[in-house]
Amino acid sequence: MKLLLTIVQDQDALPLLEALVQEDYRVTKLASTGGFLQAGNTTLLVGIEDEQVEDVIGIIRETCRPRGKTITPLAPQGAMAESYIPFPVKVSVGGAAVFVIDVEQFVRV
Ligand code: 2BA
Repeated sequence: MKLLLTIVQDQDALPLLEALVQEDYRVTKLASTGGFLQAGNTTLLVGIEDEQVEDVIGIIRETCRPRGKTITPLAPQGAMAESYIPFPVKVSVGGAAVFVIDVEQFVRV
């Protein structure tokens, strides 16, 4: 058994959740925050059999798309602060970051 720990943009979370539930997958949705942008994103936990991994990754691929985000890095502290000129930087976020984790045991009680 595998656990797909899947980090997606908030805009993609609901369509992905619905697509997975539609296909009878069980999903848990968690609110999360990306360390780099410090913006909200969504983490989905999907527990599946080994042979379902490719199908679920296919659904994630179809549902989640990359988007450009523009950020302005924070001003440095100390000596460099006065010469700091805010300069927006564009990064591409998503479609999804997926960790495929081996599950030793799954028990529902
Ligand atoms: P964030 O950490 O907020 O990162 C958002 C986007 O910023 C990343 O998109 C990437 O394009 C860029 N980025 C992140 N760290 C960077 C760095 N050190 N230098 C330059 N650019 C950087 P994605 O790669 O699509 O990641 C989207 C979100 O997925 C991340 O949000 C984070 O919450 C999660 N994530 C991605 N890779 C991860 C990993 N190896 N471990 C844990 N979480 C991860």
